[in-house]
Amino acid sequence: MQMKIKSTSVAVLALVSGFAFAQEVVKIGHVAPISGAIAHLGKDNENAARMAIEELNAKGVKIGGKAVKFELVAEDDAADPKQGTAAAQKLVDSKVSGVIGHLNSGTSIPASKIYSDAGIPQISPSATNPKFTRSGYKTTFRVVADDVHLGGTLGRYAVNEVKGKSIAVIDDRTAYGQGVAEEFEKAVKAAGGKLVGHEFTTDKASDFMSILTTIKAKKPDVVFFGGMDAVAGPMIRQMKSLGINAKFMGGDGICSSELAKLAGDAMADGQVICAEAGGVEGQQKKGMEEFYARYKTRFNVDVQVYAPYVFDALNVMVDAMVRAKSSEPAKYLPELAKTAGYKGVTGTITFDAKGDIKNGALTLYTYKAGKRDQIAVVR
Ligand code: ABU
Repeated sequence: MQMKIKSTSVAVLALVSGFAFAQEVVKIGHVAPISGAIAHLGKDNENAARMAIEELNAKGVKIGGKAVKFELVAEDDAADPKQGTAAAQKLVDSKVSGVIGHLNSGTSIPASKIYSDAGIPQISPSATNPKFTRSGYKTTFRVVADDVHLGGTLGRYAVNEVKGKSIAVIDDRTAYGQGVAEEFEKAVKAAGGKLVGHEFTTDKASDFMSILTTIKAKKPDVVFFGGMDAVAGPMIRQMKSLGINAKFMGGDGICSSELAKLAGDAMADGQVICAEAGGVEGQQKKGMEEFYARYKTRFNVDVQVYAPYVFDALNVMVDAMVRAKSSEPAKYLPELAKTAGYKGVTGTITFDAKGDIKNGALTLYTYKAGKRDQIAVVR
């Protein structure tokens, strides 16, 4: 039997009851850092994409009346903007129907132009820099709150709830780290808080003694870090060795299961406060808890932070294909943009005109005995 092969899908022969028939294969791209300092976060994301695809294939999905098989095309961008654009071009060339990723704002933003030029929908499960959805590209979406929301909420929390009297800031100069730190500072000032210093590092640094010594002299009671857990962990250790007992705050980039390990025994209970860029309450908690359990059963490791958002992003994309009766990007993109009230494991997903999630939540956490401990879900 011959089947017309569309540009974004291929047909494979499947055998049912002895009869061979052509089954459409829909390729979905995924990009995250699978190498480098935050490979543990990238693997968490890729695992979730794989799990979503396995579950969809096991359930059996029909698009336009035809059974399809989804295939994951996974790329590593090492959290590097240049590798990110190379990975994006590779996915475009391999004719994926859509892309879930990238993990970092610094890779997602430059890659978004490549996907836009190719007309391929991209949903980031974790890039929080506001610029990601502000380029005017119709193909760009995200399922998490942005850094205006994250940094703003954490800044107000530092002043109003933590009662920080002198607040120091460090950022890693990445699109994410710099952006979230700026929003944090704006909110601290607006809430009447006092900023006592702002130091800089990089996403590859491991020695912070010099900047921490400068910060120590200012006697802060809160240190905010704009960056990722791989840098935050050693920073917390070095704060302890210098006798800095301040609260340590950060955004979703530090809010992982791994942070406690990365900080060793230096993290005191309740010392770290961070925010995941999403969250569920009430009845919706069950779906998230079930996801965490299924993930643990499948991969024998705990979710780091973004896995449920990857899972939802991929399912939202497939849901739009089903509604559009097509996996062709040009046909399902308008349906994706119309996504409204989708019930995912991370809550209800509705996109606004920019491709951002409407009414996104945040979950504030601290760590107790090395485990994340939820403080509150806020909007
Ligand atoms: N949102 C924090 C980690 C990813 C990023 O935005 O770079």
